[in-house]
Amino acid sequence: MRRIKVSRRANYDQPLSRQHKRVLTYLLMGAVAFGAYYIWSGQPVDLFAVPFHIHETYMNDRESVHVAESQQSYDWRKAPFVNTIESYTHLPTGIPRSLPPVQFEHFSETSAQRKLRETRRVAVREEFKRGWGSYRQFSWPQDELKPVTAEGEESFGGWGATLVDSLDTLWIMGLKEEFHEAVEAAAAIDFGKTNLTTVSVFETTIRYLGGFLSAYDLSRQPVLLEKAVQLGEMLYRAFDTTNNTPLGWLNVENAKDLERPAFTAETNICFACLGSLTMEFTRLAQITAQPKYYDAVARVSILMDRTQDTTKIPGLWPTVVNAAKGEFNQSRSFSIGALADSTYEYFPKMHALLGGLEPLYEKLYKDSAAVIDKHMLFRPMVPDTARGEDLLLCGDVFTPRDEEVRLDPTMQHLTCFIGGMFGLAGRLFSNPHHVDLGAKLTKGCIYAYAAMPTGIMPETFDMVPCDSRTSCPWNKTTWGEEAMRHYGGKYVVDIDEIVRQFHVPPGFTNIRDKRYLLRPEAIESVFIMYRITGDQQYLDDAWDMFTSIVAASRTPYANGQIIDVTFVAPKPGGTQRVPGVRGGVFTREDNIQDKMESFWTAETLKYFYLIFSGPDMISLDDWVFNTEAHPFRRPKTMRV
Ligand SMILES: *[C@@H]1O[C@H](CO)[C@@H](O)[C@H](O)[C@H]1NC(C)=O
Ligand SMILES: *[C@@H]1O[C@H](CO)[C@@H](O)[C@H](O)[C@H]1NC(C)=O
Ligand SMILES: CC(=O)N[C@H]1CO[C@H](CO)[C@@H](O)[C@@H]1O
Repeated sequence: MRRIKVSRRANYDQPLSRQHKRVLTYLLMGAVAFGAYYIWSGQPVDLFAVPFHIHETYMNDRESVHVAESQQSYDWRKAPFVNTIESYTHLPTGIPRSLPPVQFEHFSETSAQRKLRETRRVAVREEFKRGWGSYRQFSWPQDELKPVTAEGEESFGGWGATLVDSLDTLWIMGLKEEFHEAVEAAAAIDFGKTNLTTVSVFETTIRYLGGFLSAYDLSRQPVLLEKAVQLGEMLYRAFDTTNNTPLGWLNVENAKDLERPAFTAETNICFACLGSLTMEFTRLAQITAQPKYYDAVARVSILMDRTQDTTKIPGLWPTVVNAAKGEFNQSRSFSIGALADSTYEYFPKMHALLGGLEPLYEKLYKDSAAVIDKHMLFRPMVPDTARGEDLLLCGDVFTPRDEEVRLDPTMQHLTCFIGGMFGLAGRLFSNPHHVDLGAKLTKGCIYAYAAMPTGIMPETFDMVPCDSRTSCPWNKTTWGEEAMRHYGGKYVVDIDEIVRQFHVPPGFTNIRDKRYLLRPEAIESVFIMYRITGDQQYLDDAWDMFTSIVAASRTPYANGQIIDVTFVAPKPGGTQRVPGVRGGVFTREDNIQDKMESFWTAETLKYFYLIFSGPDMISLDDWVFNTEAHPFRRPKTMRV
């Protein structure tokens, strides 16, 4: 039984209501008269410039609905915690510091700009609604919808990953009826059971726990907090190890066993799995006032602090570390992409979430960011030298022997978050150089999108790194030589042949992984840099990215992962024959996989929606996003 009262506040489906249009017409007539005067008087005044208004009112609309009781077959609070902790590290106390503003302070737009932005916002919302409708119809409430065959799939524990991950998107997009229906379904999720033997602690934390906390922060529905606590209690058992460092994988049934010993900490754990549980457990501690959740992650942060200068590249931590020994000095491979990413991302974000009251995170950020800047960021060589000046990418590094650092000029889509990280941190720590790096890294990703035949950046690619960030003339020979190292062969003898056969754009030397998995990191950085700078160009860039992604990924039901972003559709009746492919011709449909991870509706579409919303919609001065695009409320500061 649904007992949901829905009051319509505004028509969110229409860019501009008829009434608005009438008002606009009058305004226009008046403005033309004034405009004539100003043109005549030679004053460059934009009469249509209007300040942004406080956006939609959903933020304050906390009507409580009666939802089914939270259901559970097992109470995780009763699960054993063997290696008990004697004294907890407490959340820092005191009045939150007034941190520097993150967002640009003088947003304004002409009515034409507003109209365009609104049209785009509605288009993103429609794309979300289509996919959500199919998810409801065909796979409710399973983990994922398969977007080609319209079947459900359990891939993240069978707890409704897409459902929980998208709760806050529903709220933010003002899809209230759908939100309340989803909350009711979420109340029925049983964390006492799972489809899997072991669950990824990291993924379960960022998607599910982050999803509940954010939806609770926005809506204050008590059942969402209840679910967060149930799940938080399960995940807390991952810290029940011999040295209280968290496990990467938790065996759910073992964790309940009252006779079990403490778990053995892992000797090979991905750095992100260890280090990026901080925001979710901190927010849980803040909301519940339970110090143990904060204590669990604060220990890991203290360990990171202790080891930061002991690794093979001091300042950074390798992608795989030994949690059992608490020594991070073995591996020689370092990346800001897969396996490491969000740990770095969370340093400035923890600073914001704790109201600047814990100095540790600023230190962890500053000491790592300096090394990233020095060794990992590179300017790619591109044909348009002037454009190239504005671009940066972030590669991987390794140390063949101590003191020697080698750059691998490869960029992952996952690494595209780094523009937003530098931008946000640059604002929070008043460092304009880092804001500048953030803009250039974001433009590097925008460039990689636009360069591809589909307009979408691949999962992983290489470019030629310039020796200098200030001067980098285009040299086709150098590009050709580099590309030949990867593509050269019996029938591929020069760069022109590589371009013909593999559709490799100028400057790109190796497209290691041609897929696009519907990932959010590029639009995430574009969104953050837009909110920081107010630069309208980012809106057009975002729209190009959105339309390209939709054009390539849309299925009759939703959106699917793309197999090859260098794909060029054959002309009608064309002869691009591929053995083993239906009809012998590889088509747009063959280029889409039957897979849509929950981050498409949780993150990618949310960031696209937010960039086309007014800047007060989830302001970065009031909210801080976890790595799954779940906004957490920042502590209120006394602003003077
Ligand atoms: C790592 O550090 C520990 C403690 O300082 C030391 O005993 C060990 O030899 C180091 N290992 C390597 C591979 O450098
Ligand atoms: C371009 O690079 C090649 C080698 O990669 C070098 O021999 C040549 O001198 C370069 N051309 C210019 C104009 O710098
Ligand atoms: C493969 C598998 O075990 N699927 C099960 C996952 O869990 C749901 C409900 O929790 C079952 O209906 C599936 O059969």
